[in-house]
Amino acid sequence: MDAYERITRNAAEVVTEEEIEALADDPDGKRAYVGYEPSGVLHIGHMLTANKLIDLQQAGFEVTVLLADVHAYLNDKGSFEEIRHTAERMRDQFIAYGLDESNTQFVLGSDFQLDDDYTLDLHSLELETTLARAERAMSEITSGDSVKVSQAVYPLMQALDIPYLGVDLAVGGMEQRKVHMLARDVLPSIDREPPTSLHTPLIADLGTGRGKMSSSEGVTISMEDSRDDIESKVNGAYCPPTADPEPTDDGEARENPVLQVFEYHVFPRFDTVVVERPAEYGGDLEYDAYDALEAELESGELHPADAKGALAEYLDRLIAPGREQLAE
Ligand code: IYR
Repeated sequence: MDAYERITRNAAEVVTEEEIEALADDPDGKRAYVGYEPSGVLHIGHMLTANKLIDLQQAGFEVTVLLADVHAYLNDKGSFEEIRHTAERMRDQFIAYGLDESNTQFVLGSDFQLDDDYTLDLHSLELETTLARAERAMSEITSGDSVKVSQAVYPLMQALDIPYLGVDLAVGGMEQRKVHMLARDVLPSIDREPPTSLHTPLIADLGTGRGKMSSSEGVTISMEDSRDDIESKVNGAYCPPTADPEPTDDGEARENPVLQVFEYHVFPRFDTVVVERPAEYGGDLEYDAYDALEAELESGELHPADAKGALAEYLDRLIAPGREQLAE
């Protein structure tokens, strides 16, 4: 797989392809980052962007993980003290999850976002941005109906983080795309380059295949889950024998979250996936690419129950190191 393919595999969107091509061809000194609001425990959403960071490290990027403590504070996630404490634990969990420690720089937002220069640049961006635009940028990030002033400042700070961290590529889930588009529009007003970004897909709720998997509602997988928790969540998952399920009766789109987790979590981290089956049911199945597994689920060769059994096994392998870390 060449650098461009590794950078872009499993991405829902890149902005822009030409800019990513130029980065792929750049032999050294390129840096990518993801920012995370420190939250209770690492979950499958964090792990999806972390997989992309691992791809980027393999494609020659150095990686920065921003533990966005000030952003979490602005987004009403608790006292500053609590958020700081959580940020420290998250760092250890990311390393346990598989980020290459020698190549990953962890930065706290408060290490640079309270500096004079940053604050003045932030105020310049505030002058350039309407409240309506800031509010739109946040529509997929906050859930409350009324946007506080803090939440309008939030996307402008996220935009400013990109030049202040000196990164060439901003990575995030699709819910971050409007913030990155805002950054492309406003950063030139303070003589900064419009940033290049890459967005990972959103995975549907494990239980229903609707909407997106989140830590606040529905079924999700976290680093705190025991092997039994994982098995029971995966066994209860929505998994019709197709990658393209019918919408619900009320017209809501649905995905197959079991296949999505294989595609975006398991295959990027394991070269081969073995689905164990007793000899009387045909014996073990082995896949070295996601498409082959999807095709056999659709043809009926792979039964959803066997797919779920294998998924629980591989998710457990991904989560076990972080779970052990948490237990210390
Ligand atoms: N908005 C992110 C957190 C975040 C991301 C980046 I990239 C930043 O520079 C700052 C904050 C979230 O929703 O978790």
